[in-house]
Amino acid sequence: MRQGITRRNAIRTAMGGAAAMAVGGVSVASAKATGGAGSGGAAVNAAPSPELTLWYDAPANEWESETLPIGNGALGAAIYGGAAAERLQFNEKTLWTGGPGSPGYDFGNWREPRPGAIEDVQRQLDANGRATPEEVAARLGQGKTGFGAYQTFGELTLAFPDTPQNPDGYRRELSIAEAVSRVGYSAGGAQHTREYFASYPAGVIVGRIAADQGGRVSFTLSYDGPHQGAQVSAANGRITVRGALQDNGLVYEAQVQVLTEGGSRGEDGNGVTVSGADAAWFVLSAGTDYADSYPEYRGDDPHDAVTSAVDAAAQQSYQQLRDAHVADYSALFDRVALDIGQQMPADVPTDALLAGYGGGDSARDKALEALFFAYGRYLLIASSRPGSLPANLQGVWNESTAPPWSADYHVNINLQMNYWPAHVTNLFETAGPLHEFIDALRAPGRESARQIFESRGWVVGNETNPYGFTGLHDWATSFWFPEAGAWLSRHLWDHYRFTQDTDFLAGTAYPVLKEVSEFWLDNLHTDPRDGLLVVSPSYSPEHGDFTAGAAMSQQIVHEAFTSTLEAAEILGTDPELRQQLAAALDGLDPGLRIGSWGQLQEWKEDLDDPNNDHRHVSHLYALHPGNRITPGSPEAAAAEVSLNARGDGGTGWSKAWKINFWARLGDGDHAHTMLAQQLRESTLPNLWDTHPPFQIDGNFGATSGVAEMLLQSHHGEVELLPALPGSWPDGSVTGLRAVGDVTVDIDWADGRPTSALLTAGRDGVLRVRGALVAGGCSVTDRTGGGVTTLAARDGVVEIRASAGHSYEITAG
Ligand code: FUC
Repeated sequence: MRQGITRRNAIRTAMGGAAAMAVGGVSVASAKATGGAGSGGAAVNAAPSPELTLWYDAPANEWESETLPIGNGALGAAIYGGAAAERLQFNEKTLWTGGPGSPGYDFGNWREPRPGAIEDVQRQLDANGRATPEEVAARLGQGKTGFGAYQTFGELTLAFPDTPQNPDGYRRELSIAEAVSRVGYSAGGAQHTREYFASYPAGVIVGRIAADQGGRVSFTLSYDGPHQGAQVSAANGRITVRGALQDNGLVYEAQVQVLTEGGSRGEDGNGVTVSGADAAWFVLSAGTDYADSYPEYRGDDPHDAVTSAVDAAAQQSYQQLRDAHVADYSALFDRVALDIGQQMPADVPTDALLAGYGGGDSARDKALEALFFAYGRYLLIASSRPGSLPANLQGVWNESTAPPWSADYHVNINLQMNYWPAHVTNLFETAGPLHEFIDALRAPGRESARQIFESRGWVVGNETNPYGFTGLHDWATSFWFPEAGAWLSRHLWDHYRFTQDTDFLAGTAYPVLKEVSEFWLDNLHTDPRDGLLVVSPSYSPEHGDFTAGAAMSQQIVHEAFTSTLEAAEILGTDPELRQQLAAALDGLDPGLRIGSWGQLQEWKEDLDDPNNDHRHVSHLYALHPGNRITPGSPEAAAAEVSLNARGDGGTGWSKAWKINFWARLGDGDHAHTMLAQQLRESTLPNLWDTHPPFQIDGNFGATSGVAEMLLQSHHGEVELLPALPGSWPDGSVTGLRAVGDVTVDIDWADGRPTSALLTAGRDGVLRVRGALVAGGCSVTDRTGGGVTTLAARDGVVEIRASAGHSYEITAG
């Protein structure tokens, strides 16, 4: 069952410059290098797997494409790794301008009432069939005010005296097996090592600077930031940064405490200087007085929380902090392991690995593919942990005060894509911040629904911020997307489907779904063309004209009604609403039309241009992330025609979506082609996805896409290897998750599954599909006890599963 694990876990030295120090040194030698043990106390840290390591032989010159990210959800840092001059650009996820306190902030609600405005547009669409985005934006939109932008917090800089800029044996790396970044080099006859990580349990970013000879650690640590009026001071080895954003008065504070082993420590202006130490380390925490509560969005002053996080971390030893961090991270990351036959070359840095991708060395290409898959999981853990906001367009990393698209929450694909890997790759805890964010949108969203749409329920437009911007702006091709609330609600429903947690369904998911459905019950329009219920005005992101009943609008509303209905049935609640939903579903335009050239229509009229290669492929929503289009159906065939016409190009996230689409169509080779396209054209040397510019959704979408190639369960069955590409003939995956609270391991050889292990989280019937079961199979309860196989037909085997039991399926 575990053929891949041995190869994956082959441990080699972690530091390669270091290779000089510890070539082949499995534990002690490399541990010494990574721990940087000085005479002031050894830190013996295990060497990570090279297959799960990004590494480079020069410092980062540029933030976007070269720095290495660490994060604990709320805090993030991008590390340059300069030998003489180190920089850690850092972020705290709530540091946002805009919102209450920012001049003119209106939540996107209309500043003046516009009675009948939406009905006017509906009448125009009824009469003419179309309206240009500019016309509709002029009627319904309004300029954005006070939306704000995600802000960099600033940088920690470390100046190392007497250190050459280009020392010998330089290497910097990010081990995603441990979530620890390192810098190593030799200078002045000593081996110098730095380690950085962001601890979720301790709520701090930690850095340690060490050398393999006593007394060789000297540096000055300072803060540098762009925020006017920030007060910076240093005392007792602690730098404090405090201020209020000029735009909205948001109070922020950061503290960094420097600790030493040997040597001396003092203040140098607003910086902290360490001289002649054996080793030194620092802990950094930061916060703001943001709270996710409408309408003020303010909570406690951050001073106490930041002080106590730094004080508590400073009480622990470096090794204690590190051990707790690695244990916390590994508990999530280690749940999944993928072997596709990858072989990481020992001497090829990650930027060269990327540049050489597709050069004919298949095992090496697979090393990049497997690393890229794992990196998406790393980035999700690093940018989305309970207690802070969800991952934004850049996760938690942003170096600017005016980032692209404000590094906000676009909800016509981007925020949703961030969370596609959360369940299937067994990281369901990372979805917590998204669930809380959706919940917090309801209060402002109700006001927008009432004020703009004169309806019940809640709504959010095309993009939002942490301050409840649930209304409209006036960028013609992206200001209108009221379906976003329903699409977001799908994530709550999916959380229930994967976990089967009925408390979550009753307490969190259903109230949100119910209000979304109420919104759409109030807002559907009867189409004079055929009497069906349609969304009007409707706009398929982010191109074409406004029409009534575009495919994506109809598919999303259909899904919201269906899941609300099913949830209400499971919970045995709201019989009247259930009747209304059933009636509305009967009358709803299905949004699944096949057009003149065999395509799935993007609009209700057959307007599709076969030469249109727009990045959004919204009309295939029902194929992915939706689950209404099933393999083998006429709609699936039409979706394939549409997808072929759109082509294999697109921005980073668009390519990532296409991996998922092709996987859902069962075409593993085409899914792999899209993965290869993304790696070739839309991936930066630090393996961040680029739209361009850097946009993290593509990382997450690609990770989800790889998982979809290996396992699908959206259609009520556990389908093994639904889209295995020819280039991955042998391999294994462990720890993926399927709908119904099931954990799945699969082994395959020669392109066919050889065995699978399904572990049931609860009692129930497992339906398993795939080549493994199609020609007959045997099922063994590995936990002990007999197995009841209910049926084995039509390529499906049904197993009556007991909670906690693991069922091994083998062919024959
Ligand atoms: C959507 C996309 C753009 C970009 C932006 C952040 O509007 O259409 O390509 O990804 O979000």
